[in-house]
Amino acid sequence: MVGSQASMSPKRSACWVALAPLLCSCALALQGGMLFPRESPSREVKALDGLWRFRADFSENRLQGFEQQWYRQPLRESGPTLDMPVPSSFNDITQEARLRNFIGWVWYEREAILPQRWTQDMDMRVVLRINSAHYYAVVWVNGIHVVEHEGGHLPFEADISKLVQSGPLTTCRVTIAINNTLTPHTLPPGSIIYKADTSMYPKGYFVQDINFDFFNYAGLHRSVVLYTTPTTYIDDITVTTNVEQDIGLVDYWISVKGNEHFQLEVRLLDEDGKVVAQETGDQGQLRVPGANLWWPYLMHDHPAYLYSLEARMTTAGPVSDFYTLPVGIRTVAVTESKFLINGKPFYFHGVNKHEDSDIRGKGFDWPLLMKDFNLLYWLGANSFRTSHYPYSEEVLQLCDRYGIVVIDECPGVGIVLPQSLGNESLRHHLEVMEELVRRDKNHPAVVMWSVANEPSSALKPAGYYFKTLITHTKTLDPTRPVTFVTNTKYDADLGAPYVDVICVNSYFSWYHDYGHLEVIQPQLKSQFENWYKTHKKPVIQSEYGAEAIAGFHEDPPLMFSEEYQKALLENYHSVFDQKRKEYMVGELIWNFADFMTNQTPMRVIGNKKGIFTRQRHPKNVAFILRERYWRIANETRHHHSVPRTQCLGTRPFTF
Ligand code: BDP
Repeated sequence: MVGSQASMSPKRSACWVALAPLLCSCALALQGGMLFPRESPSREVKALDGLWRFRADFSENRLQGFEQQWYRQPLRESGPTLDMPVPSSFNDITQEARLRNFIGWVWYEREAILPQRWTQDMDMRVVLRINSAHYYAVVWVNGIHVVEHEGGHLPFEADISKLVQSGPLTTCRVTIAINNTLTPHTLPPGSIIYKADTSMYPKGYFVQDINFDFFNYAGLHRSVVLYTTPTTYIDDITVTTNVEQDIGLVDYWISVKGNEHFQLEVRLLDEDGKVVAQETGDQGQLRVPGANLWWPYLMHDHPAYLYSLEARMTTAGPVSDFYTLPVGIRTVAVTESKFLINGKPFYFHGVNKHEDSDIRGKGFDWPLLMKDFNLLYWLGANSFRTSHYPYSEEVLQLCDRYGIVVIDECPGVGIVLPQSLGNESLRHHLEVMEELVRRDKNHPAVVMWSVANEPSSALKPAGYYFKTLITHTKTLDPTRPVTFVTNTKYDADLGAPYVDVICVNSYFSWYHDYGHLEVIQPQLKSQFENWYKTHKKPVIQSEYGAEAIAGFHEDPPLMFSEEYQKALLENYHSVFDQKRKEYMVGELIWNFADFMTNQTPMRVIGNKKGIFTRQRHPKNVAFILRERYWRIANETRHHHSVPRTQCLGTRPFTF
């Protein structure tokens, strides 16, 4: 059972000592919590969405912006600017090919008008939060450097109170320089390849090489927000839940910053707003007799039950702070052959996704998000993996609310070069897992962490690398299982001994034995049997699929036709139906929708393995999967079947 691994066995503490120097240096990297900015009686939020001024630094060394200190004055004073929407990737917004494929620093700038009380009330903290800047970001406010951050998918912030409260100004100029260059030690990794042969390439020519299969979109992908808190404030909340008989247990830890003297009152409210438990102090346990558990979509008549944890902090003075956190009470455990949610076997029938769409690239978009959740409900999908990086927090909030179970993956994709398995990479990878766990630890929908996708886990350093990474992740969060997704052979994978669940990707009859659908069943059977025999852990088919260009038809089926995609899936499904009676605990199709990739002769304007097109139109396989997922959902519910009309958004919710 995963839960029981929480306490540190002597064996584990020995390995902990060996890892200590690495882990300590990375624990220092994280300061403070990263609570989602929510409005409350003590907090205001101001999103800086909309048009920003923008310039890509096309200078040969890409450093002109720093040399000329573009942040010191309004960007338009140092040269021409474009209007660039935020949130969005910048790549597909203009008609310029050189901007679409740009590598290096781009500059964003926006002026924000601040309410007068923000700049005059000295009991108020003003925080600038950047939810996602891909990949490396440097931030200035009114020309003063305030923060830097590495990593394109997780939020970071800076307390800018002193800057905005020091003068008569009620505006502030936010400048963000972002570099999308990937190196062997970034996550995801990449390499810059210089093409020195001037008979073939222009002088100074270089390209970005990557080992992952999605376009390296860049820019401010999620909202940039300003928010306030009192100067003594709730900095972080951690909640873990358990169930004893019918009593729901909610353990909480709250950290307060700014003053050591404070009182905390904590109340747990049900969906009708009734207080069901309360406590005082910065840590404690809320006990909820007859608790409504958080169940996945289709596993229960009332899935995704959310309580609200209201924390109220007061000091002797006038200061108080309020924060409300949605809480789902549920347990997760793994046995030798089962994945259990609330003690019941859970079977993942779902998808792998990408944050990807026309024009906005990886930019956050509410209409797209709601469409995707409606499609998941329509499909009867109960889960997805955040392949291959952390998605926006709003996505996870909707998963909590709709009961969609998540395997939360960090951006460890394309770790194939030996130097990407060394200490420098590992140190950063540990930090990224800390940032990810810190951000997502309270989401009931998140049931497992994935530390990587398809790394070279047969290479010698992979054993130490994954042992360290997984041990550390379990220390950060002892309540959830940890995995990484593999495509290495079952007997060569040096990381597999450390995972709780085997997640395996395979593309039989697609990347091997092209066109030979008849090999799928024997190959897939051997795959499952070998993995289980060797590791005795539950197995998820974390990717499988075939490319189909919507509207291409061939019978007998040929590769890239919708018929081939369908036949390939059906062959996989017949083996799944045998193995899910044993130790197979999930199937996640690759991919939910077609998505953009680098240009290669292997891809026809992106990857076409979607069951929906990039515009979310169904291909024929969407209907096959729909039949299948609803059938599986109904098989696992013994009392009665679930009606197919499901409606999103009928229950109350606070963002
Ligand atoms: C898998 C990768 C995924 C790719 C997929 C494919 O995990 O990112 O997009 O193959 O080739 O190996 O379609």
